[in-house]
Amino acid sequence: MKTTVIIPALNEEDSIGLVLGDIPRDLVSEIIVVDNGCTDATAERATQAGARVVSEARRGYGSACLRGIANLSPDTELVVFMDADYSDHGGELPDLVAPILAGEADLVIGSRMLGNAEPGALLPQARFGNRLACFLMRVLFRHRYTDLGPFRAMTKSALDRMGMADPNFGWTVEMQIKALQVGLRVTEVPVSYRCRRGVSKITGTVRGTIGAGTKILWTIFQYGVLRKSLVQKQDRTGR
Ligand SMILES: Nc1nc2c(ncn2[C@@H]2O[C@H](COP(=O)(O)OP(=O)(O)O)[C@@H](O)[C@H]2O)c(=O)[nH]1
Ligand SMILES: [Mg+2]
Repeated sequence: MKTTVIIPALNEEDSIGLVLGDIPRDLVSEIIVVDNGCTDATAERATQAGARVVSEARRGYGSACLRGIANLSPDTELVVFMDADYSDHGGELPDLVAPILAGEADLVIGSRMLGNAEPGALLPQARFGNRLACFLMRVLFRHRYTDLGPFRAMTKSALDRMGMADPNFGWTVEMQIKALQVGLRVTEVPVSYRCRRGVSKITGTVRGTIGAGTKILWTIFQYGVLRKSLVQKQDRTGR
C-alpha cells in the first residue's frame, strides 16, 4: 500500500533529523513534515533529510495534521502520524501498519501503555490524562482504549470517513471517537516511547497541560454526552 507519514512540527530542529532517519524508507513513499510556524531550522533539516515540508500558519497540532492531509498525493492508501520530537520509535512502523496490511484493521493506535515508555518520557500529567480519557471513552463509547498516543496508522479511506476537524489538542481523541462512530475496525499495538529531544510544548508546560486536558475532556463530553455526531458535523460544515 502506498504509505505517507505526516509529522507535525513546531521548533524541533534538534530531533527532526533523527526522526526522519529512523523511518524505514522501503515501506514509506513520502514523508510530509508540517512546519507550523517554526522559528528554528526544523524546515531546512527536514528537507535535507528527504521530507517534503509544507507550512501551516494557523498554530495547533490538529491544524498541522489537517494541512498534512490536504497535501497527500491522491494515490496514498495508508497514512501514519508521528511526532517530531523523537519520542516515537520510527523503526516500529512495520509493527504499527501490520494489522492494516493484514486486512485486519482500519486504524491502529500505537499504545505506550501496552509498550515500553522510558522513565520520564510520559509525564505524570500525561499518564493521568490518558487514563482518564480512556476511562471516559470506555464508559461512553464502550471501547477499551489504553492510550491517546500520537504514533498511529490508518487507511486513507478510514481517514476520509472520519472527517477530522479539531484544530489543536482534541485531534487524537476526536479520531478515536469518530473511528467508533463510523464503525472502523480499531486496534492497538504496543509501541516504545523515549524522552523527547528539545522543549515540550504541551504536557511539559502548565498552559499546554491545562489546554490539552480541557480540550480532550470537552471533546469527549461533546461527542459522548451532547451526542454531537459526525453526521451533524458534516451537515454544518457542508462536507
Ligand atoms: N504543528 C504543531 N505541532 C505542534 C504544536 N505543538 C506541539 N507540536 C508538535 O506536536 C508534537 C507533540 O508536542 P510535544 O511538545 O512533544 O508535546 P508533549 O509530547 O505532550 O510534551 C511535537 O512533534 C511538536 O513539535 C503546534 O502548535 N503545532
Ligand atoms: Mg512529545
